[in-house]
Amino acid sequence: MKAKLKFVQTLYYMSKIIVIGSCGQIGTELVLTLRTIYGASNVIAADLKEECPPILNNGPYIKMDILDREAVRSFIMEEKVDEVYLLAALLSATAEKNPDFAWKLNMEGLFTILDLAKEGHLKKVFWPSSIAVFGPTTPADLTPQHTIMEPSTVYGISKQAGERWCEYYFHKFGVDVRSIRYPGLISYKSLPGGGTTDYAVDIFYKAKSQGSFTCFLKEDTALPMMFMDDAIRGTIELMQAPAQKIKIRSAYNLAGSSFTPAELATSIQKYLPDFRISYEPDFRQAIADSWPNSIDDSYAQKDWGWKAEFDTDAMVKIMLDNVNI
Ligand code: NAD
Ligand code: AKB
Repeated sequence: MKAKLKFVQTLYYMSKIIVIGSCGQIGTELVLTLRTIYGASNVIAADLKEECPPILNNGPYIKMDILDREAVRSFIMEEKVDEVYLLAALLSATAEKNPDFAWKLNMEGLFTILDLAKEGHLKKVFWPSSIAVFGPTTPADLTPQHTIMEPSTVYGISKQAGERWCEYYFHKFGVDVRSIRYPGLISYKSLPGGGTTDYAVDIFYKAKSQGSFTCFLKEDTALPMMFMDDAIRGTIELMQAPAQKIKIRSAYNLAGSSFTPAELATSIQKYLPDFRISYEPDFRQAIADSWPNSIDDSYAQKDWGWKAEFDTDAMVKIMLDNVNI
């Protein structure tokens, strides 16, 4: 990834990092990028999966269940880990099918890590939030950083509660926890894992393999999205920023580009003119309808210099060039 050249190389001290939930859509790319910065042996990939996926074979891997609090605590303390990126969670669509377990997984893992940091065993924590913290009563266009937040999904409720706890641990115990409200993420190195925005990845595989795609959202459903390279760069820039610049300890709004399924299809047709899209909305339509159309990320820009680099057309070209069918 070209952007790695911009990251700060900490020459005097290499942090020891663990990414929990490393085999998922974000974790895979995050581990690969962190290893180029901090050295492969300093970035431990951890996931529920028995086997390390081949793509992460260039560094350490451990099978870890974030819900096994004592095992996680022992490992992090014995290995003298400094930083945790906690990615293990159920996403919006999967969470609606199993709300009790979603709440358990999304909250208990966070407390295990925040408590380790509170006790002084960790220097820094990254925990991702989501645009799912917003709800039907939130202003939908250019949704502000601070606004009405009444999420209507179990996933959104867990992310909003998580944000409040992160901020609480920062103020009460001085925990250096940082977070981003990711939009829907679009990537070709790893597949998405059960979200409402997943259509915006699947569409590229179907466009190339079948020339057509049936979308589970309506054609005019605008959602905030972001290319994975921007998300990974934003995450690492946030984590490398001096602590005094991080004024928001709940989670930062971050914007990439917003589009509807119809607009995405039009952009794909610039490269594949015969591509066709049809629409069969399912239960995920209600989730998407409760989320913003677009995001105002001016606080992230002002506080730590965030700026997205990929617009929709640039992302579409890279996806069509790189998805393997
Ligand atoms: P994903 O579903 O692709 O990956 C999650 C990973 O966590 C999987 O590899 C899974 O095996 C692992 N996992 C599940 N249960 C575990 C457990 N008990 N212990 C250890 N590992 C476990 O998810 P993702 O898209 O990579 O998302 C990562 C984080 O980012 C989540 O918190 C998600 O809510 C958040 N997020 C993602 C997006 C997105 O578009 N991908 C957007 C907003 C927020
Ligand atoms: C999902 O659709 O659940 C995720 C998200 C926006 O949090 N991609």
